[in-house]
Amino acid sequence: NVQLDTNSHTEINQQSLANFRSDVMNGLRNSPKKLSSKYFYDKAGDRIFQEIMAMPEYYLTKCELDIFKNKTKELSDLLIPDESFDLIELGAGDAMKSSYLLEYLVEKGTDFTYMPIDISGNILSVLNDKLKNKLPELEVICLEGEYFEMLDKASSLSSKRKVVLFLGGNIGNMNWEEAESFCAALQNNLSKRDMVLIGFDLMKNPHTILNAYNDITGITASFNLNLLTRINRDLGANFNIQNFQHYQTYDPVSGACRSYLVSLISQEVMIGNDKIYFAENELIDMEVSQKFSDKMIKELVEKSGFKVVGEIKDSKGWFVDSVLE
Ligand code: AVI
Repeated sequence: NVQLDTNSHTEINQQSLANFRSDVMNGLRNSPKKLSSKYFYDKAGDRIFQEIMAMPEYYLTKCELDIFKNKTKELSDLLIPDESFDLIELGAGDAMKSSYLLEYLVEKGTDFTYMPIDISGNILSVLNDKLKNKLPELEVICLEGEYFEMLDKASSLSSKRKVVLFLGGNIGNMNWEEAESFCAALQNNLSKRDMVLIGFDLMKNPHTILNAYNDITGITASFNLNLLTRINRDLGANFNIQNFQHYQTYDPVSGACRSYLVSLISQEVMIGNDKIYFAENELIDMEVSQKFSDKMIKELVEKSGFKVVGEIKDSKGWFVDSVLE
């Protein structure tokens, strides 16, 4: 029983293009200039991110995979209710990690519906096909769109208890205020009986962290630069990619790992009819990948009224999936 929720795509595309344009223009008129890493994920960006996850330096995926693959029973014991429920995954992508939990639950004969939410219809249909093949008895409802709109939609489709997954350390790509309002919105959209699992990348040896985002092969650099290519294509801009260079920092005190693009020359770039001036060595702030201490996690989630009721770390203790109630 598989459904693909397809909204009016042209309408969505028009609206999201307008949002993209205004976000880019506002960001580039800021000081310092800023672009949002949520726009990294066009088709090429999705592919480069797959390459990142396969890099030996990029430990995050391997750590969380270790949890889902080798600690599946522990996860299930902490997270899964006795009664029928909906398992909702925010930003499911290809469900590489969660499919271990899905398989485990299906094998146990657990009564649940899997509802992956993703902004990319492309990745959802790939996931849909994969699950149809691998776990034909699993009930799946794919929801394409923004997290909270689709969470609303999930509630309108079913009144069962919810278990919400937000994996991959994605919460680290929000600044502190955004992460707080994300938790608050989650709290508002759920009821007391619901459970949440959030993946946090933990503070660790600063070299390990910096290396994961500063690979010598330049894959992370191309991930950042690809956003300029996307702006060229989608917004009719004329960025010369050669004139920008990726620069990565990690501050072990705050736990903020940040990426920038540096303008190598003084230059003017047209975005449609709008001109943006870059001074030599001027930065574009591209992405934060926040690393957390246990104390920071507790502070963040408890502010919005959640309680940490359990946690599972990978065998190295580098990444944690926190269970919230
Ligand atoms: C998706 N997100 C959790 C990744 C991260 O680690 O912050 C995105 C990424 N950026 C550079 N490498 C990976």
